[in-house]
Amino acid sequence: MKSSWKVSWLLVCLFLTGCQMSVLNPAGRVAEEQSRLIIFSFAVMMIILLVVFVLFFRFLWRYREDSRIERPPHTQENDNKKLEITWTVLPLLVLLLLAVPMLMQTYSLETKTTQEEMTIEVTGQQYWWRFDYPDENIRTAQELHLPANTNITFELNTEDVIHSFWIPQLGGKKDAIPGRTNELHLETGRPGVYEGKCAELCGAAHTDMRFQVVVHEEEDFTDWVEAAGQDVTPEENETVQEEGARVFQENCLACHAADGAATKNDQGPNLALYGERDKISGSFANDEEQLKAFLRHPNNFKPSTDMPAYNNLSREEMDALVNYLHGLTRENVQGGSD
Ligand code: HEC
Ligand SMILES: [Cu+2]
Repeated sequence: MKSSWKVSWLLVCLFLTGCQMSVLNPAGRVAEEQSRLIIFSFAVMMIILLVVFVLFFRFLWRYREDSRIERPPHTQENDNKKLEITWTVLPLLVLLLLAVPMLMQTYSLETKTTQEEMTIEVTGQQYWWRFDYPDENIRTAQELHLPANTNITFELNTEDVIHSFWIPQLGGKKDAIPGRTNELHLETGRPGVYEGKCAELCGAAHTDMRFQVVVHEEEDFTDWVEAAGQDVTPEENETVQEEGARVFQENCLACHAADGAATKNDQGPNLALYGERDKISGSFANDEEQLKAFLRHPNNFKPSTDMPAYNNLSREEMDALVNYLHGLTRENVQGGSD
C-alpha cells in the first residue's frame, strides 16, 4: 500500500513538471482572456471542493459511532422540499456561472475583430505546417513569424488528415479539417518565441508536429519578410557555399525551396533563412550534428515522414550541404543579392 502511494505521488509530480503550463503565461489578448477563464473555473472548482470536504468531515464527526446525537428514524416518506430545491438550483447556477463566460469566449474566437490586420494561410500535413502570407507574397514552414500587437486571422487547411493548430501562449486551438477552411482569430502581444503544436493525433510523428512562433517588433518583422522573400536560387547566390548549393539543387529542390518567394517546391517545408532557425522541424536543436543526423535518417526523428533518407551522400557533400543550409541567414541572403 505504502509503495503504491509513493508511485502515485511520483506520477502526479512527473505530470505536473511535464506540463509547461504555458496557457497560464499568455502573450496576447485572446490568450489572456482564456487564461483568466481557466483560473476562474479552477477557482469555482476549488470553492466547491472546499464546501464538499468541509461537509464531508463534519458529517463524519457528527455521526461517528459513539456520538450521542439524536438520529431520526429512517423512513421513505421523509422529504425536505427546501433541501431538494437547494441542491437542484445551486448546481444549475454554478453551471450557468461557468457556461456564460465560456460560450462568450468560444464565440469571440469565431468573430473577426473590426481591425483585422493580417491573414495567414496555414496548411497542416503529416507532420509539418506550411504558412502562406498572401499579402506579403511569401511562404515559410515550421517557423511562423508574426508582428507584435496585431490581429491575425489564420485560415486553417490540411493536405491529408485532421490536424489541430495550437499556440498555447497566443490562445485558442482549432482543427484543420479536410475539405474546408476553418478560421481562427488571435491577437499577438509582446515579442518573443513561443511553441506551437498539433493538438490532434495525426499519425506516428504527431508528438513532434511542433512549430516555433517568432513574434517580432514591427520593423524587425518587415526586415524578416524582406529577407525571407529574397530569391536564393543556388546559382545566383555567391555568398552561400557553392558546393552545398549544388548538392541542394541536385537532391532537394524537387521538394524544398530555399527562399520564401518560391511557391512551387512545396512537397517539403520551405527552408527560407534556415540558418536562423532554432529548431529542426520545430522540434530538434538546429545544430550541425543534429541536422546531419536528421538528413541521414529523418525517420529516426520523425517516424513515417515523407522526407527521404540521405545516407548516400559523401562526407564532403554532407558537410557542404549543412554549411549551405546554415548559411541561409539574413546577412548572407540580403548581402548576397545586392
Ligand atoms: C520527396 C520530397 C523531399 C525531398 C527530395 C527532400 N525532402 Fe527534406 N523534407 C521533406 C518533408 C516532407 C519534410 C517534412 C518532415 C516533417 O517534418 O515531417 C522534410 C523536412 C526537411 C527538413 C526539416 C525542415 C524543418 O522545418 O526544419 C530539412 C532541413 C530538409 N528536409 C532538408 C532536405 C535536404 C537538404 C534535402 C536534399 C538532400 C531534402 N530535404 C530532400 C521532403 C523532402
Ligand atoms: Cu498533426
